[in-house]
Amino acid sequence: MQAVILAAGQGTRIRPLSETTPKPMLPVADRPIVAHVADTAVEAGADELVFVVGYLGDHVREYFGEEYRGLPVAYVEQDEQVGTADAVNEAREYLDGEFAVMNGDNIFDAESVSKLFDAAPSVAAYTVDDPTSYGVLSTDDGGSVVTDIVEKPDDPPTTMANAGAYVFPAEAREYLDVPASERGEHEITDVLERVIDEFTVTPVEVDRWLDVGRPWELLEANEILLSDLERDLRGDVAQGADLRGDVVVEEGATVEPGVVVEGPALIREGAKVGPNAYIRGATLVGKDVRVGHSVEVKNSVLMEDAHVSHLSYVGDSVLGPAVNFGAGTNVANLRHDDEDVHLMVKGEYTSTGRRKFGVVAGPRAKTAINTSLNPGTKLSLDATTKPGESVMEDR
Ligand code: TTP
Repeated sequence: MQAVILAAGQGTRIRPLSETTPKPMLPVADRPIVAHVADTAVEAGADELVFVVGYLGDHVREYFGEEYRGLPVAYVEQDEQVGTADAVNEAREYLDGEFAVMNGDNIFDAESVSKLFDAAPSVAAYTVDDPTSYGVLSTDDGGSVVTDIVEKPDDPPTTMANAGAYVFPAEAREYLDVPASERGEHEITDVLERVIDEFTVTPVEVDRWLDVGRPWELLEANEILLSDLERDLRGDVAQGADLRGDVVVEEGATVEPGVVVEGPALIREGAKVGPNAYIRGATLVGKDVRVGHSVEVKNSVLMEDAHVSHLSYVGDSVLGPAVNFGAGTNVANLRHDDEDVHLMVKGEYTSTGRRKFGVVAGPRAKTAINTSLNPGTKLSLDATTKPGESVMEDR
């Protein structure tokens, strides 16, 4: 079966992290989000991967090349991101039988994707407490056949949210050219509607599903996948370092004396931590990251080449590639009024649903010494701060 993986989107809600990296290529544990998707497809028995790329598509092409885990890889370009059905339609000429479609920014468990592939035609479903903000599947009485899909219903027919992975019959190749929806996009759910009308479609409940749309969802995806880590110390760990629990130090990483790491934590190749640093919570220390003397990092994602200089604190935060936090930079991750931390997402002040959330620093943002950062602050691409500054708003 061919697996069409959608990775062309602009990732506007996750800006500034998507300014230099397309959202599907942002890291979750030791690989990009879309590599987790591809891995589940490979493990479920796909025989070809077809990536739909667009925004910063070269990142995807470079990562996967022409062959991935023994499977041939093809790319199609979607010039304008006008919807998921349009994205699959771009791949139409490659399709020659039953085919899977998967969002390239969702995390699934491999076993559930295998079940999805085996149950074709099928749609992945994830049980949620409040389905009103999702596409929701209607099923027959026994729950074994999908009868409809309804967007953001006030009165949801089930608690099964559409989890963004499908297996379509070969005939669906002819259904891809759907008109734009009310919100102006050509949507894959309209293709699904037609498949539901003409075929017996099985809902397959997935055990793990995370849709990474906004910065805190990237943090959450990392928390969950890092918790799968098993202790593995291959790098250069000094005798005086204390690594507790499931800590992975990749080959080529250095952990200096006096460092305490409480797992789960992943310290990637080329990273250097310490001396006397403290890493706790689920933390990803990306490739070539530098965590300096007496720095504390808690429950955060530090992307490739980020630097956090001595005497700084970073909590519940996401630092993009090549961010540089000057000495004494302090992130606040809790509000005095104990309300959930909010973040501006496309101009809307949005709750992260988290009591503790720090900041989002865009690629190459730089703080000067003794900068204080308020919870929920975003620093844009290349933003800077002045020495001693308290940053209360996005910049
Ligand atoms: P979305 O998350 O809806 O869109 P996006 O990734 O552009 O993010 P944002 O809404 O923040 O701007 O897309 C779901 C998946 O489909 C995702 O993997 C990107 C992909 N996609 C395309 O490949 N082409 C498209 O035209 C659209 C809209 C999405």
